[in-house]
Amino acid sequence: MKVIFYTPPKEAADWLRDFAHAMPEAELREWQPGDDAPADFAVVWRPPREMFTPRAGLRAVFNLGAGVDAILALEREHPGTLPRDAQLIRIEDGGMAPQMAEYVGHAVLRYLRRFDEYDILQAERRWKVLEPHPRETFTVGILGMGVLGSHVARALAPFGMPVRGYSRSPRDIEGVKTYAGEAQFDAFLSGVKVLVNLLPHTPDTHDVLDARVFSKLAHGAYLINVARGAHLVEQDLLDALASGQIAAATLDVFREEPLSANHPFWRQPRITITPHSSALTLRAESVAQVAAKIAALARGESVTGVVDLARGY
Ligand code: NDP
Ligand code: OXD
Repeated sequence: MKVIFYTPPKEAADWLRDFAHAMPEAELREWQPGDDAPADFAVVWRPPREMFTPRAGLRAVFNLGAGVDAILALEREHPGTLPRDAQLIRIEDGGMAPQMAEYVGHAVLRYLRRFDEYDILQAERRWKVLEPHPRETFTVGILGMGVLGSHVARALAPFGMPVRGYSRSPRDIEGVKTYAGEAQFDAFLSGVKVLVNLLPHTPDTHDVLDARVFSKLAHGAYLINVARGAHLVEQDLLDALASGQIAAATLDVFREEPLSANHPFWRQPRITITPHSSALTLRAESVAQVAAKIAALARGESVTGVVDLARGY
């Protein structure tokens, strides 16, 4: 079985070593420009378009991350890029769900207990006790109830604040009030105090975090964006912070990464920035997951995590 591999060069050697160990029977090679030789499977992260030249025998492309937006953008910009007969398969959890629960849990509790405001008071050397927000009305609304969103919702439920979840199709999650589809979007947003974004980036969700959405939340709401930068209309967030409609935001993802040094977000004390690090792709878990799925496909079995190209995730 032939497996072709691409990640940005800095990381490639470690991945290749671990895949070779997990799939000793496979003929594994790193893609080099001009390589259009046959392969049964491709394993990629942020591949260049040239990697998808017609390749005989390709059955599946594995994306070494949860979000497939970068690959699907290649197809949108250059129709016909993706091989027609190959499935696109993404990482499901792969150790990212617990990291996402830690990151979002930390940010939600930081705002509930107003540690963000204590940071500012400390910088000013001011000793002042702040009343915590009432837990009963500190409603957390999670956009996206998939692998990551539902794990985050379950992790937050025991803290006692109301937790809501929004998805395309109806979901039933204990301790979480769920909403589905556009018809229920405004009801989901109404009165939410912390909006967490864990949607995939698709044409339907592009720019979803905008002034209209912010206006439906509770006054002085918080935003946590851990999905994709292209979900957020940046100027609308700056305006909502200026008006007080949004009290503070924690952002892990940006339209341009790395965020340029002169971006206004760096100068906004109410925005907390992390460098797309809320949930890292863990090599050991991801290699094990992909190797197991390749083995299953080679045996003629079906696997989960197959991307629906029409839906975009
Ligand atoms: P899933 O595909 O498991 O879940 C996606 C969820 O979003 C589903 O509940 C889906 O609804 C819902 N959804 C999709 N489109 C819409 C829509 N138009 N309206 C309403 N709901 C919608 O994805 P994951 O949970 O694994 O990952 C989510 C995203 O998190 C990734 O796509 C990626 O962008 C981001 N991510 C960020 C990381 C980081 O480090 N910052 C790390 C990993 C992922 P339904 O249930 O009905 O299908
Ligand atoms: C992912 C990511 O989508 O790391 O997996 O952002």
